[in-house]
Amino acid sequence: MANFYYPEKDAVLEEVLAAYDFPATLMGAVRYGQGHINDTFCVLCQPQEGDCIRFILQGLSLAAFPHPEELMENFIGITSYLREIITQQGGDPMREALSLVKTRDGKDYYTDGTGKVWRLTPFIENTDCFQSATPELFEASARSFGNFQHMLQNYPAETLHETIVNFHNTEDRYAKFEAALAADKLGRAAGIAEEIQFVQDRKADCSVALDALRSGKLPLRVTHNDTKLNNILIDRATGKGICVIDLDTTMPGLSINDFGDSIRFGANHAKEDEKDLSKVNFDIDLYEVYTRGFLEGAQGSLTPAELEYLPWGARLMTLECGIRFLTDYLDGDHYFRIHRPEHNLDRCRTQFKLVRDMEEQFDAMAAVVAKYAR
Ligand code: ADP
Ligand code: GN1
Ligand code: MG
Repeated sequence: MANFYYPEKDAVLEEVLAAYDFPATLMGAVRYGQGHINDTFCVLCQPQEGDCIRFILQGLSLAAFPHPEELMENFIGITSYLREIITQQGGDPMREALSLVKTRDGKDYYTDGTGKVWRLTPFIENTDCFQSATPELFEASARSFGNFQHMLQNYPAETLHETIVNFHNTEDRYAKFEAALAADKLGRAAGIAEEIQFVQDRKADCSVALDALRSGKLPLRVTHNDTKLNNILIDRATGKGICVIDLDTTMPGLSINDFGDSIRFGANHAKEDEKDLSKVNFDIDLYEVYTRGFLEGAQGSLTPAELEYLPWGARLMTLECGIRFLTDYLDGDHYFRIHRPEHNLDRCRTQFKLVRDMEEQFDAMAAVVAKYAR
């Protein structure tokens, strides 16, 4: 196999690719995307005539997803359901939903010698994936995520596995933070007193959404749970969100968290790991365009209580993500892929800055929801 870019684990990639029957000459694979968890590659095949045919190959992180076969069961169930709905609505199921390429022996995915699961999906061409957005793109992603929720509202949630247990259980995230702090494996706690205090001051907040769930105020739905802007493919021709990707954490959850995670990532103009915090500011105008798009996409499927709690979704997803980055920093950076020594600490700080901003503008956030509630 020629032209491979796979510095660390060449042999594994070769083994995985050999499990598939490609439609044209296999040219190579390159690392692709900006994900923090899985190993994603773009695989290139060159036919004798015409353009390259591309695929996305992903190795699932066993550290994050301890039961990848259950995750793949969810993936197959959800994507086939979405393809049916999209077909009924006159859409293009191969462009608007993910699908799998089978292995040579007819399996939906390949398990390598180490137990790691790999899946191959056709590359959805003529789309873009953004790390930061214009208001128009952000609104387009909001419509897609709102519509995702709407399309899955009757999906049999009980058939879904919990791919990461307690994924958005903010109380549990808090408890894990306290445990990492108590262990302080690398002696890092001494240097981050301010961040520790920030989390501890917000312990009660960690229960707000869960209390509402327990009391029956908020319903459990099928949710995506990782609604970053870069988990939507935007159609290059129309500028519309065409496909929701990264379905690994799609499972029963709260709609306010899907809303909230998008706001966390997209309603500001800085990168998630920006070191200069003066550049990190919650942008209420972007929050407004997202709210409008999300509620349009959801087409009235949210209850009054869900609408009321949307601003909490934003605040809590941002706080929780910051807590997760800080916990991983205390723990020795085992979960999120890092590219510099204090990367997780930098990421945590941007999240906490955004939480502060949202706390200050919380009434305005509620007023925006009221304006677009339907
Ligand atoms: P991660 O869990 O690592 O974030 P994703 O599933 O989001 O993995 O994929 C990483 C990136 O790969 C995406 O942000 C997107 O740019 C690209 N991507 C994933 N699947 C496809 C696809 N089927 N077609 C085109 N691009 C894709
Ligand atoms: C991870 O895999 P990726 O990069 O889309 C994480 C999310 C975090 C996000 C922070 C399975 O998402 O929960 O919000 O990083 N995914 C998992 O950027 O833990
Ligand atoms: Mg992703």
